[in-house]
Amino acid sequence: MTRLQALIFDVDGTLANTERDGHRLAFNTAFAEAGLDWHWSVAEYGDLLAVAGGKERIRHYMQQACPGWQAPVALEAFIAQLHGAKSRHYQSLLAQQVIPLRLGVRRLLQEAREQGMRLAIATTSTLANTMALLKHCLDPEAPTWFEVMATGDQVAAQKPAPDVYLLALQQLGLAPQSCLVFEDSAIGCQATDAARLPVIITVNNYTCHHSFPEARLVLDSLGEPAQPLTVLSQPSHHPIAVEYVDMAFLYRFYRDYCD
Ligand code: XBP
Ligand code: MG
Repeated sequence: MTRLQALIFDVDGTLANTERDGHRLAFNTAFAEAGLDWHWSVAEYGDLLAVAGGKERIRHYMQQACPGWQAPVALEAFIAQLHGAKSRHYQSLLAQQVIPLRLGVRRLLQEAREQGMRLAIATTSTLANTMALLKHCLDPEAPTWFEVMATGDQVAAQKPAPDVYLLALQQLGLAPQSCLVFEDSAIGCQATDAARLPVIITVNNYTCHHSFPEARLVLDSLGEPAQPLTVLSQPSHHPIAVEYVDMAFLYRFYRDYCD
């Protein structure tokens, strides 16, 4: 029997709903500042989230949605500069603490830490943007809570490729079946599956219509004692009763459904 040894967290959409009022606003501000007439609406941004990673998303948009636009000759440098400006605006939004953590995240992380559970991050976002989110939304010391921080700027291929999860596993020195991942999106879920990691999904407004055939459990949030979660999809053979995700639940769930 394998023992649960680490929890791995996706960041955007899982720890906090950063996309609509964080990353999207920062992209739009950077576009305006660069004199571009691009503006990503809430709905259009939802479609663009199918492309993981800020630089990759900008490149995809240029190629797909701007047919008449004359791309600069030094395209990669242009994208890097635009993304650098976007990251500056994103980090300044985070510093204003306008983006709260999702329900139950702080409680579960605190309990996991108290119990000595190993913690890791696996995100498409950059290390700098991830550090800013952890510091401003969770705790100034939060970057030290995570023994491993695998980020998009450290790997060749973004989710749904498994690279960032494989990097997290390599740095943890663990086999996938000793870990449990928290994700929010279909591409994130596919990445965990490709890395053979068991995953629990907590959906949000951008991902509630995604399908998660590879997930062990799909929830609307981690819940809190006074704000119970809703189970959206679960193992078919045995209905799960849970009001909020805590460590006792995770050990039980892991033993019954992941090991
Ligand atoms: C979500 C993403 C990120 C952000 C942009 O990542 O796709 O690309 O939208 O971040 P995840 P950067 O759910 O894997 O955390 O601009 O920092 O790349
Ligand atoms: Mg995510």
